[in-house]
Amino acid sequence: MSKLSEDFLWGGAAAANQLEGGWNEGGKGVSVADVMTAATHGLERRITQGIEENVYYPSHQASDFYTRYKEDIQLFHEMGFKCFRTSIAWTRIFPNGDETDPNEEGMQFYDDLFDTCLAYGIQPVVTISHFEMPYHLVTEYGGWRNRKLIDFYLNFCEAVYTRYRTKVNYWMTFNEINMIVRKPWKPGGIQWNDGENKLQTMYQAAHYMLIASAKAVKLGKEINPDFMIGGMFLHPTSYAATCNPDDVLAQVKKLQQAYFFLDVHVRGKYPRSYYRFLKQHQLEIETAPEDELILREGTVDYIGFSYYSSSVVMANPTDQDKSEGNEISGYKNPLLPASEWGWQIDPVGLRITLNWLYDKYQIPLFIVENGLGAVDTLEEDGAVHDPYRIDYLRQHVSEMKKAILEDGVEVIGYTPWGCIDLVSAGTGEMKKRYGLIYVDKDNDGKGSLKRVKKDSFYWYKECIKSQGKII
Ligand code: BGP
Repeated sequence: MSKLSEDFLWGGAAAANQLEGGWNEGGKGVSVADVMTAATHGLERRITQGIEENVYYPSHQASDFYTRYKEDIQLFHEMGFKCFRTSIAWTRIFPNGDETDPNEEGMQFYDDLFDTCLAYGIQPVVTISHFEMPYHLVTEYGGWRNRKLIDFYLNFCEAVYTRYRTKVNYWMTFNEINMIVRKPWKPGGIQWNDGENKLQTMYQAAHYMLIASAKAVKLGKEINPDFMIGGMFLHPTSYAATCNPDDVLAQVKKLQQAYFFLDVHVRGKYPRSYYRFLKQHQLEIETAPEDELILREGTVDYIGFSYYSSSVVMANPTDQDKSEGNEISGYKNPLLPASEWGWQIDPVGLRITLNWLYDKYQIPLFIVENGLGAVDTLEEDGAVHDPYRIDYLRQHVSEMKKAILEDGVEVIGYTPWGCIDLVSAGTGEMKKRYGLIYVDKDNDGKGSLKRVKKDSFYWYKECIKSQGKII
């Protein structure tokens, strides 16, 4: 093959809680994302006691996609998008999460949104749960530390699969499921109790989410056998710091520690390294007798993954080796530049990642997040010049193409993250932007919300038009 196939899914990605706003409109319930602090003054974001607490909630209005989605989708169309990845806010469908009947107004919103996409020939790609859940499920049940969440989640899946059966083909069960063992407040709605064994809670929640994901795959196939249902994984690309075998071994262990999520998703069972890890850390995971079968029967059709950066692993690091910004943890790579947030920029790492994943799992891959978070400036003349983002995307698209065309990796599509500016998941702020479309809103919530095409908008448009030839 000398060029990308015509059905390659070029597009962009976002998530309901970071883009929509309209946090209490249309019968929507309070989501965990609505009661989170921003990471101001270097503090990690946290789930607060509720909306009465006097903190900053940028996600309440976000980019106001809730009312402006038609205008935004028209802009996606102008760029040539073939698909748009977004998520369904759980609280628009089940405001508290434990009801039996869905909220019709929320259902209708996504009907309209998907219809608008389809009218422009843009295929919706849907993440069922992207870093949010009804706040009620956190206060009443403790989030994903509780097995009861599985049934609530499946209820949600059943409602959306059934309703959007003919409108959505590509689904993903959870965004970055492996974040549950790193930052469990993000996908799991987990806040710590005093004296809690954190590792135990995180691995228990991971098991419940994997069971929920497997059941969701099976359920989806029953509702529509043509559905393509994937997992979504943050790929922790990392390298051994030196060729010292101890460093190499540390890197292998690091990958093993994350890959058990994909082993379960793709092969339907935990690998031996997972059980060793549990033993080594004296973790006792509660399981039900039917769990093994559930996992076996709910394997995914493809792997969706996010890739932003890479890091370095060493057997015996010192404090100086520490890297401040890398989301996936690890140490600085002296050979790579980094974003303003310290995420190291490594386009070749994307090609390496595609090869690793495809060699290991041999099912189609979907790059559902990639991009550069930066501070953009709206110039006097109304333009936004972001050559740094164009450089980043150009280099990553180029490496992706090599992986597909030279290495033979099967890739379904490419959806850069935050194709329109939205609230950052890590910081809870607007300042860290990824968009090809600028949204006039600042960290204090000021701004007209006007949309401005950045220079990268025009670049991406040409990139799609030429099937990635202009790079
Ligand atoms: C991923 C999440 C997204 C997104 C992105 C960028 O981890 O799936 O929701 O936000 O990272 O991260 P951030 O917003 O922290 O820059």
